[in-house]
Amino acid sequence: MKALEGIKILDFTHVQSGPTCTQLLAWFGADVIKVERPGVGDATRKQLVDVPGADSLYFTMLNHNKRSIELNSKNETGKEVLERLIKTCDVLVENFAPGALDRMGFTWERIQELNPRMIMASIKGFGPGKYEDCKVYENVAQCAGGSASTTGFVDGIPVVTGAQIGDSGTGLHLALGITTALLQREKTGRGQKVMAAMQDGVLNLCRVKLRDQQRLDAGPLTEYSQFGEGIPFGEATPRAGNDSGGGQPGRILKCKGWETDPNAYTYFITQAAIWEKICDVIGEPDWKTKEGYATPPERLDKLNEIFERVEKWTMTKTKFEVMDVCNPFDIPVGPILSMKEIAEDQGLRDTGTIVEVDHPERGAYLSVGCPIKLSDSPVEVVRSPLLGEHTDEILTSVLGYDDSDLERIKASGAVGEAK
Ligand code: CAO
Repeated sequence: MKALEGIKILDFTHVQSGPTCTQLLAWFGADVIKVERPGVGDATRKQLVDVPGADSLYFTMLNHNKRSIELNSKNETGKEVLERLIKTCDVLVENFAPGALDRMGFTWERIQELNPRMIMASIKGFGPGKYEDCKVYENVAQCAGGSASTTGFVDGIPVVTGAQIGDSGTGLHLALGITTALLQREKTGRGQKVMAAMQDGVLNLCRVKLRDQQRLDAGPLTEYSQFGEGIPFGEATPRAGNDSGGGQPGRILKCKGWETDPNAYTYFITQAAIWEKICDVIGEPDWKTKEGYATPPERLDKLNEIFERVEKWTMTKTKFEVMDVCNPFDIPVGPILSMKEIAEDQGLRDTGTIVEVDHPERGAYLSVGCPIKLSDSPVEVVRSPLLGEHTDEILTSVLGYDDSDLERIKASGAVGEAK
């Protein structure tokens, strides 16, 4: 028994943000029915193709544990099938451009008419207001949500991050909204609209930067490296390089092998509570009591000197040796792991966070498994569906159409070619 067993999801999502949400729901046991345009499908199937003729990794890694039905939602018979899907499912998830669902004839009012228990969950780039009609992609959301203006170095341009906080981040937010709405429906019997805007999702993840924006009114942000370096603050939260967001000085430092390995680095935090242990480890025991070094405020204008000294020590060790030495003293350090190292990490494979999946068109590939572990609802990662792989099965066993209906639906061009 899985946590969301019995819940049917009409998955009208595409690209990345929506599919990450419905993939999570599928991993928790929901029956996710992905509706795709006949012969075309989710655009990511054919984006960044590495194996000619096969679904791309972009698609396969975002659409595990789902079933696929090819259905033209603009065709009259296709609309009839979609109506039956709406009546049958518990949740409709979509991340079309604003207005697309309305243009198909499926307004929120119409959906409620068809199924008052339906939860309709949407991702859009922006919430209601000036930009509500914009089409939005990952980096647009990172820029509009405050991430880019606060990422990078103080003397450089804004930088976007490799973590897909706009797409996958908003997908996570939406999944939480959907499960919450399902819980509320238990009590009210009613569905509701759930909306997660990508700008809002990114901003939620940049919460500490809005904290700092307001702290600026009270004076310079003393934990930012630029304070110790005497660089004046402007009107807005600045880019903080690799400073740590929690107020404890932190930097990325070179480790043994950095000359040839672009990831031979460690994160190192000179946390106040374990300052004395740090002094011992790096071979500067005098700094424990020395004037100008003993307390955090005294150290603020010496952070460059202190981190240069720590780096002299980290450069004598690999990033993993730094971890081994520092962990027993509770000194917070983190090796900069490359994707190659992560892909090969046995520990991540043992927990199911990295999984190897077999695929009929492309063979075995690696994916990120479910990052949330429920002790009573284990996850088995199943390969993504081929385009329209389950069309007949969904029309008959989920929607109850008989053979003559199938013939009529197929003749109308509402669904793809038989597989
Ligand atoms: N049958 C028939 N038509 C279908 C269909 C189906 N099964 N599925 C989709 N369509 C149609 C839509 O109805 C729409 O038609 P109209 O433009 O005539 O209304 C059309 O396909 C294209 O949909 P779209 O506008 O959503 O797609 P796009 O590629 O132009 O835009 C995106 C993509 C992502 C920018 C846009 O969907 C968007 O802004 N989504 C919300 C924000 C979001 O999720 N962004 C993250 C994307 S991941 O980086």
